[in-house]
Amino acid sequence: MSSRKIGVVLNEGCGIDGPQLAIADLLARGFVFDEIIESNPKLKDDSFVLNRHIVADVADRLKQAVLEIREDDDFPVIIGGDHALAMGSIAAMKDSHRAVLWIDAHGDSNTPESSLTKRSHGMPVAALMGYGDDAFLDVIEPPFVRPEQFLLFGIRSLDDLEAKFIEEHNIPMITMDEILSHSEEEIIDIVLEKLRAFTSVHISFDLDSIDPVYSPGVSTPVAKGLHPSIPLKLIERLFKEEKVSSLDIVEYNPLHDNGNTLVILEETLRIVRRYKGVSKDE
Ligand SMILES: [Mn+2]
Repeated sequence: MSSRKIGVVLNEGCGIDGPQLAIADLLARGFVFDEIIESNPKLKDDSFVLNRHIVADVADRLKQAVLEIREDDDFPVIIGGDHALAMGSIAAMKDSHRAVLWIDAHGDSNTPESSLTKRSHGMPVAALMGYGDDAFLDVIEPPFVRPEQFLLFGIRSLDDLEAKFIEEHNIPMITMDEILSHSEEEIIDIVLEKLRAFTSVHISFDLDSIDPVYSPGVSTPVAKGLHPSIPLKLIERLFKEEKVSSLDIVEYNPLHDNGNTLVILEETLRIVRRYKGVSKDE
């Protein structure tokens, strides 16, 4: 098995300047990608959900690319780009025995109706459960991910209707308050225990889960977040237990970074290489 990296050039899911520059920034620093998927600005529209056709098209092409990697039994790493891309990567990796560990400051569980901003980077969890814009559901396709397959981790910013959606659907969630009431080792054990029933896990790692003091290079920072050692140790532990099927690393915004977010991204990729081997071109 080797790991294969897909870079996704996308900011149309958030409409904020920066995430679309992540892949060019990483290429300039010598990163190697096996494949790069770029959003198509010609699909711009004035839809209710911001840029729905651009986002759905990226998600669809990403889904096909990840399906190929899955068929080859290689390990897909998807680097973004805004978090809307996870609709495509998870559409390819979903499996009834697989959990989705969503490491994020935000719940990303808005529907088009509940969303205040109409930005789809806040909607992938709900869409993957089958509650979303038709253009996204056409890409994701049934069977959708069951609420209990998710574990939201690091959450500290929810819209009111989004919080209601999470509660009504009983989506498992570990908030930042809960994380701070435990030691690092305890909280990692709690996550491992919650994932025990699943044979594997897709990790969707949003860099804004980390406290902006340590990781300023994101588009929608929220104070009082994770110390970087928590997600890094958690991710490493899941790799060590051979649980990880696939990984997204999203929301890197080089326009806001001072080098610290980049280091966290690099460290995450170092973990992938340690357990899954390097890409062909590395
Ligand atoms: Mn997110």
